[in-house]
Amino acid sequence: MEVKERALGELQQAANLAELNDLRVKYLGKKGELTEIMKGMGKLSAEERPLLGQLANEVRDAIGAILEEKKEALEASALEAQLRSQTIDVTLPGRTLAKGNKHPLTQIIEQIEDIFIGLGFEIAEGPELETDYYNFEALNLPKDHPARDMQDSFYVTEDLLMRTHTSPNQARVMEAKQGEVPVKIICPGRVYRRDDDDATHSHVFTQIEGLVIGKDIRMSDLKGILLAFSREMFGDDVQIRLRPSFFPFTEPSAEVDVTCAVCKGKGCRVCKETGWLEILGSGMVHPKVLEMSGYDSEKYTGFAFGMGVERIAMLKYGIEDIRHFYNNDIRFLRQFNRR
Ligand code: 2U9
Repeated sequence: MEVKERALGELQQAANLAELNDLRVKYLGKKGELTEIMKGMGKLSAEERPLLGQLANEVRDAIGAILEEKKEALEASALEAQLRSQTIDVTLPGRTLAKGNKHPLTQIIEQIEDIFIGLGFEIAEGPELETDYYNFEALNLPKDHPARDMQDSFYVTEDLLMRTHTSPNQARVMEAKQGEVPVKIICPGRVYRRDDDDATHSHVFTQIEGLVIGKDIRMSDLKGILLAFSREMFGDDVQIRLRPSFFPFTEPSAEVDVTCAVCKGKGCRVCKETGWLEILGSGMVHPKVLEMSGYDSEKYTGFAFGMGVERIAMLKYGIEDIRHFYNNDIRFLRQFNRR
């Protein structure tokens, strides 16, 4: 049959799946050549019909088989071409993702927390809006104390104010413990004072305060803990010194200096030629404070300390203006991206 030779020849030439499909329609489709031949068989004689029918079926099967074979070959080469065009060069350098960092204050808070956790302390947090009682009364700052002045604190109502230190939270922990020992906590958090902002003052800043209460807790325990803290924070070779001071909630009280990390105590611009940097305040918890929150001051003693986190960060990194912490200038913040 002539149509068979022609169809097979054309099928061999098909360059892609679309051309192949066109040929399928051309020969085997509803109006295809072979279909037309089969349709015309009615006109044939009874002797001719089965002969042609058989022949037409053979041709149809032959074309069908070649179509299938050719289709598989074309699909395989299409896949091959696709894979070849999509090969991945595994030697190309990767795309690095820009990585941010925690705010420097958050980093310092976490570092200080880690040091005290290592020394057996627990972390306690509390409300920023406080009652007059917890913020002042419970800390031996009675009604007529100058620190309670409306000028110095942000009062919200007669009885509520933004806490001026994190100490009220320690009073809350003591009260909740109902005279149980030991107490060994640090309280980090934001505090509020009516101050004019400048290079070293901010009306909102961050404190970390510590409190230890137990049997036979002495000033030497305070000194040991603060020396351990100072060395982890500023370096193994730093020394500390305690200077007498006054706080209403501690007696005796002391301010704590570390040897200047910049000049190692020789005297420089940072330490104003003294060789020492003041890092925190501390003292033995006032008996009145112990009693007020349910601790027998004849049986138990304790020490407390407080530090400004911004100040610690400024001393550690030589930052000269506290406002850098709050301006969110990306050039400042990026310097604390430690990879
Ligand atoms: C309780 C009893 C005592 C916490 C203390 C200081 C000394 C102190 C300042 C450091 C710089 C505040 O951030 S700052 O301005 N703090 O000097 N704080 S003792 O004493 C307490 C706390 C809670 C129940």
